[in-house]
Amino acid sequence: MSDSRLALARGDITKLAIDAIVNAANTALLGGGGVDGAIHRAAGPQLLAECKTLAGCRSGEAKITRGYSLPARFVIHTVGPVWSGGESGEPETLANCYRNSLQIAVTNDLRTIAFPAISCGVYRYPIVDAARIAVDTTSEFLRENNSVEQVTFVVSTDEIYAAYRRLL
Ligand code: AR6
Repeated sequence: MSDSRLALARGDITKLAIDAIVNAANTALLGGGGVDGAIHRAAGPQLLAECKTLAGCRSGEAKITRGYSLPARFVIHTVGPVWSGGESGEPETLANCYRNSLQIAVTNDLRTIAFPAISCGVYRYPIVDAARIAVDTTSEFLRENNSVEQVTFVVSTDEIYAAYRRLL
């Protein structure tokens, strides 16, 4: 039975008017393709300017900025693992992305947060495994934390939607 604070949606994460959206960034934090590119386009150039002050981000870690022209108030930037077979700590790194992003939300008193399918695009993480890590890590975090009210997984493909659907 999944937590009632977990939700699943298909669509564009940049459209959500919530406290924070999570960005699947890279270690430079200077923008890129995929959801990262979409977030920077929708937020405007001030987002890149703030990101330049952050000195990058390690894989599995997370950093927060304002949302600028996005409807979301904040962006939590995290860096997923590049899939390279699963023997290089990829599962632990991906779990850390969810945990550290949620911890930043708690620290900043943010109640509503949305995640894209971190590492499931350019970084090629197997989708079923990534979805399980996303749901399990988030559920475990919410069991210990009552301040976050809603976590939405926002996905862009049928395959990823189906993988989450089976778990939620
Ligand atoms: N809303 C929700 N999901 C989206 C959106 C959107 N607007 N756009 C894409 N997705 P990816 P990664 C999905 O490649 O694998 C970037 O260049 C997408 O279909 O964005 O963590 C960064 O700068 C996929 O399912 O992130 C890094 O260099 C998922 O978001 C690198 O890609 C994640 O795909 C990070 O790769």
